[in-house]
This record gives sequence, structure tokens and C-alpha cells, in this order.
Amino acid sequence: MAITSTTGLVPLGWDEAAAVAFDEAVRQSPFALVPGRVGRVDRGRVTVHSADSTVTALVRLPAGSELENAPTTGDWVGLERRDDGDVVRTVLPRRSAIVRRAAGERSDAQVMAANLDRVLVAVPFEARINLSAIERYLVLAWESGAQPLVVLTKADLAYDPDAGRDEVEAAAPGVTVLIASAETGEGMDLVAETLAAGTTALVGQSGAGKSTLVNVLAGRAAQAVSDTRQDGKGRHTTTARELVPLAHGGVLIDTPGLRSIGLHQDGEGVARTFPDVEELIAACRFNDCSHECEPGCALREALADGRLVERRWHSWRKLQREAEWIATRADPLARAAARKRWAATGRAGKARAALKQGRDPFA
Ligand SMILES: Nc1nc2c(ncn2[C@@H]2O[C@H](COP(=O)(O)OP(=O)(O)OP(=O)(O)O)[C@@H](O)[C@H]2O)c(=O)[nH]1
Ligand SMILES: [Zn+2]
Repeated sequence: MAITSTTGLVPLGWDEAAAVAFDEAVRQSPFALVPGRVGRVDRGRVTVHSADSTVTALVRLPAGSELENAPTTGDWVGLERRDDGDVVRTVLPRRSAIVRRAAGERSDAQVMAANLDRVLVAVPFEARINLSAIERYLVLAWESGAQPLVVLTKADLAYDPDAGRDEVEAAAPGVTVLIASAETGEGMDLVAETLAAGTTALVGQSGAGKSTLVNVLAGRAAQAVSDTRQDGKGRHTTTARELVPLAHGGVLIDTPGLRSIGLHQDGEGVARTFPDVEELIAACRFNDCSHECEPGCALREALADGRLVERRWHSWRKLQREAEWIATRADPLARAAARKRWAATGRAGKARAALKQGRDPFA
């Protein structure tokens, strides 16, 4: 192996696992490789941060590589330095990733960010905190294989921050909820400390205060912050950097793609976001309980005595239905079962019509 110093990669998240994966890639590659981490991805070209420089490189993966293996922000890659232009020759195996599966008719998965330890969901304090949006982001976060976290931003605007936190914690079982104000600095130390090792992807709706948070954590003007619009939401901003080393350690991934990510996922994410609902369903007397009118329905009992709120139950049903819909495209058996259920309620026809018109079938 060529002798390369990797200390310059530490601020970008280089660790033992990456080193081991890189050594393996070097053994298998006919090219002389140096390690680097992918920042921006443009059509066919990627920005790669290596130990001593940042370069724009072409991508030439081994024949037979899957589309999913194309380099994405956060990927560790093997880079061949060449006088006529640097080339990404290999993408190291990912230990976690945020994957987007569009809800439309295209079914290819798009990897939005890779090698994450955490997914930080930024949620602004508002008169009514959008709990259902939080639940959607948590499904996405759990799916990635990384640990979800919530930060309630703009705490200086909150009338009762602790009550807000209680409300969010109820919608996010098992998830740490931080409170911070970039304006006053309140809570920012704890956020910085929490993100101080490894890689964190930042998600959240427009105007949630993400750019402002990145600026403070990076300790310099890494991002352009938008002016407040008349309606109080942030104006669209351009992201200056995708891979942001933080002043107190750790790396933040903040890309335009993540900012606008669709929240349609399948797999385990729904169950992990709603452990309370899953537990109630398991306690229903009948396995195929529809939670409408059956005797011994633990779910209806919990709704009746207030242990489960209607909002959360509706949120689970919507996200569960979306997850099933996406699963159907991959699995013919699931498709047949879902069609049966949807036929009973007339939902399938509506969903198909929506898809034809290019609308979100779950809107
Ligand atoms: N009062 C207060 N305002 C804040 C705070 N953080 C951000 N803001 C304001 O909220 C607005 C939106 O903040 P941004 O950081 O641009 O939000 P964003 O999530 O990056 O928004 P997009 O770029 O649209 O995704 C701006 O006007 C900020 O000045 C805070 O802690 N307190
Ligand atoms: Zn039931």
C-alpha cells in the first residue's frame, strides 16, 4: 500500500472502520489509491476531500457496479490521482445510509447520504409543533441504520420550552430531544457535545433553522442564511458545503437533497418510530384485529382512556400504508395482499388515479 498520511482526514470523520475498509479496497484494486470522502455530487463528477486537498473527480467504478454504489455525500472512496484528472475507482462499503425510494412509479433507490452515526431532525418551536412531520423524519432516520436525534430550534421563541419537549418526547419514544437557540446560544453546548464524534446528517423542513445551526456549530460562516420571509419561513438558501467539520469535533452532512427529501420509506422504520402503537396492536385479542369494533382491541382501549392520542394513531396508519405501498412494488405477494385490503376500502383506485396524474397517492 502506498504510504499516505490520513491525519488530515480525521476532521472529516476518518476512523478505524474506514481505515480497515480502505486497506481491503487497496488490496483488491489494480490502481494506486488514496482515501477521500465525498462532498458534493454533480452529474458524473464528485467533489472528494482527501487528506491534503479537495479535488473534483470523475467516477469510474469496476464493471458490474450497481447504481446504488455510485458515490454519494459521505461515502469513503478510493481515489486515483492522475495528471489528466483524478478518478474515483471504488466506493467503500457503507455502514449506514439514507435511501430515498420515490413514491411514484420509479422504483430505483437513491442513496442520499452515507456512513452516518446520527440523523439530526431540526424542528422549530412554533405555536403548534408539527409532531407528524417529526414522526415522518424519524421513520427515515431509523431506516438509515443511524441513531435519530431531535433538536428543537429557536428556543428563544418558545413560551414554554419544557412543555414543548414533553410533547415531542411523547412522539419520539427512545429518541433524545435537545433544545437550542442559535440566537441566544442556549443549549448549543450540549448540541455541539452530542455531535462531537462521528458523522451526523441534518434534516428538517425549510425554515427550521438548519443553516443557522450549522453556522454556529461550524464556528464560521459556512452556510448562507436566508432572510425571514413575510410568512416567517426562511427563504431558499444555497448550501455552500455538504461535509462540514464542526468546531468541537464531528462532521455534519447538509445537502440540498437531504433538505428536500421525500419521506416515503419501507422496512423497519415505522415500527421503530411507533413502538407504543406496535405494542398495543400485539396486545389485541385477535391477530387480524382491524381496530374498528372487535372485542379485546387493546388499541381502541388505549385511545379511549387517553394512553394513545388520535393524532399519533392516524400518523401511524398513514405511514404504515405508505410503507406497505412501497413494499408492494418489490414483492408480488405483498402486492396481492395489499390490493385485497385496498379493494375493500376503494383506496386502490384512488391511489392509482393519483399516480397517473403524477400526484402523491398518500396526500
Ligand atoms: N429567533 C430565532 N430565530 C432563528 C433561530 N435560528 C434560526 N432563526 C431564523 O429562522 C429563519 C430560518 O433559518 P435558516 O437557518 O435559514 O433555516 P433552514 O432550516 O436552513 O431553512 P432552509 O434553508 O429553507 O432549509 C432565519 O430567519 C433565521 O434567522 C433561533 O435560534 N432563534
Ligand atoms: Zn385492535
